[in-house]
Amino acid sequence: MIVRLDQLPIEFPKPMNPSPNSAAAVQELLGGKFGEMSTLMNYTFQSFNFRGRDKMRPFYDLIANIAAEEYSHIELVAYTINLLLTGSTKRGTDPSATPMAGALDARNSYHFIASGQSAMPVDSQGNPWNGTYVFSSGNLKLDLLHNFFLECGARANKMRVYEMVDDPAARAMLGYLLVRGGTHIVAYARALEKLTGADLSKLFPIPDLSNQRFPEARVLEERNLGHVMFRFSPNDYKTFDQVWNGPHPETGKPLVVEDGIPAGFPPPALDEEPQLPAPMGLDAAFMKDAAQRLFGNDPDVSSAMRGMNA
Ligand code: MN3
Repeated sequence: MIVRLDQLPIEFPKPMNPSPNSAAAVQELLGGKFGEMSTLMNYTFQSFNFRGRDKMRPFYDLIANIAAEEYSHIELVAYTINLLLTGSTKRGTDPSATPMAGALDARNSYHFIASGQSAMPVDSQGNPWNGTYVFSSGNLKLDLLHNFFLECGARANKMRVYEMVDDPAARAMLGYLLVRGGTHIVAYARALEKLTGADLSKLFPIPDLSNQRFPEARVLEERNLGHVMFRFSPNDYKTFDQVWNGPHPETGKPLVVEDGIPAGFPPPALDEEPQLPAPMGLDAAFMKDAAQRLFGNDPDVSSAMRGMNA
């Protein structure tokens, strides 16, 4: 079971420049092969499918707990996309003014045709996220190795999107996810070390660029966010501290567990979709047409109503 809170783990700054093409690039971090939908679904399925968990409880608890955190990451990326799309077309409901003409130049037409200028489960090219991105082999060592690789790939994608998109809303999300994704890389490395004795700390960081190079990530690293594993459950997943412990491979500072979830903030309010709002309210032209059809040319609607009741 999962408990849902109407909160996000960051407070979004207002976007500076609505940009459909920035939104399209950010989609890679939602529905791409290395996006947050993939991390969420990989760890979710691996936790469902975990056999022999009584013997390997700390590893099961770690994967299941990280799966829960990933839900908050798909939320963050989706809200970033929505914010980047808000205001990207002209307001108004007169279709003859071609209010959506600007969308013709957008990379992802689905944002404008198939959705209300909002996030979709697709990658940066509009390809739908798909279940083949989930790897759940039944072999713990292989799954952990995959998860380590997946998080490193996700980190690379985030860095590239950061280098493409300079909007503060996107960079706030990217800073946070670079830090939290970093903890997940460390977690899977620690799990592999505990399981096999291999020293993965020599691989860090992948890619080589440190989180310190990204200002929005640096401030969070300075607050120690990269050393904490939150427990996303009031009573369960209590043994992952048998894996999540020891020094951080980059900073040498201790890895710590925090009981409970990160501080939450209300999600940003989104204006109704400008070209096809629902409910739209009373449209004068539609009402006149409807009255004509119901009551003919009789201008006295009340007498027409009496006629209908007779
Ligand atoms: Mn994530």
